[in-house]
Amino acid sequence: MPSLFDSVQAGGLLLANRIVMAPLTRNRAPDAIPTALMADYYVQRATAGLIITEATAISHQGQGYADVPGLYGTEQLDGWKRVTGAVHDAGGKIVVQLWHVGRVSHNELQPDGGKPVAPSAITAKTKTVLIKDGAPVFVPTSEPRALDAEELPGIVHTYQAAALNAVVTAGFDGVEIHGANGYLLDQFLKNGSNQRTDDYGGSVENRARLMLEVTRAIVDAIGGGRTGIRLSPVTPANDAFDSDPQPLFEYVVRQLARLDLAYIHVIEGATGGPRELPERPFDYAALKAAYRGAGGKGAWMVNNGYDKAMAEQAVKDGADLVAFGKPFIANPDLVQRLRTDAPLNTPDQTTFYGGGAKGYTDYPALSSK
Ligand code: 8OZ
Repeated sequence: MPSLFDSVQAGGLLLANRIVMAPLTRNRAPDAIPTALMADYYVQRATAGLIITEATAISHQGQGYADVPGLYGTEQLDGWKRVTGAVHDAGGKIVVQLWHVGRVSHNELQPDGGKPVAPSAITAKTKTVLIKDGAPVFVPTSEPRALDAEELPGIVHTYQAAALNAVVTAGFDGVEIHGANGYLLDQFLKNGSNQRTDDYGGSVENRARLMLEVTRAIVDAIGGGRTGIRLSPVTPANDAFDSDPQPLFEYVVRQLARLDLAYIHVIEGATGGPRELPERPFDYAALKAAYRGAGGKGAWMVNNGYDKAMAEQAVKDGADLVAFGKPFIANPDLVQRLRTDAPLNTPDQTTFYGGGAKGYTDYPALSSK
């Protein structure tokens, strides 16, 4: 029986253990350029079996928050190269999370102050963050415009170019497609945000089309073994809603099963919140069975509110990887702490988003042996 601390093969990625650092937005990349401080932060966490970076915009249009990093300009790619080089020198593995926020943005963050884009012109009931006079302010997201079908091949191509740049230029071990949390691909999937009447709306097959086209394009460019995807079937994050998520997501994973991905990353329940939502029931075991039943061989990664005991149970129950979020913010040496049952530092919520080293690179590791 494998343990959390045993190595595992996830597609083409050989991981030293099954403990994954979840993607965590930290808003410390002014002008969308990764900094030396970010390299320090990720290096401190390099004993994770896999680091998934914070969500990273594939284009200016895909950006929705102040000071989040990008992956579309030379300086951004150079900044990430410094991060990946340092993580590799420390013996870690790191993939970048590819992000297009869709409607979860604000005119002020968009090229030429334009409207954010979405499957349909429905404003998300959620907020985003701008920086005003140096301080973060929460503002409602702007009204989006519906994408023309003719624009969608360009978006697929932009994802593909970002994936290729990520591995070839920036030195990442692979990419994770952000298909979760109410951002563009999740907006297309779910009927609460997608009311299109063309080939990208209506039926389950149509609503899944953009996500699957993006995934295939990335697999064509960098190989399935370096590609993972994150899904959140029932999260209410960013106003995400689907009236019938079980068949929708089972269809999605059956299609993904054909693509030989490195892993499928599933957020169980409300992102960063309750694992069970009485008004949004979902059968995750059936989702995994649908993937395996369709021949899917990728690692199955679970996420949301796991502690050591829950993670060990999940591995016994057949999960291959367990992603930890907030515990990795406060415990750079989380793997060692879990292995030795050492106490965990408590994360400081006030320094999650924005700022500098405080609450970022100053959490203490256990004194070295
Ligand atoms: C917290 C704050 C801003 C963005 C997500 C990328 O939920 C995010 C995010 C989280 O996936």
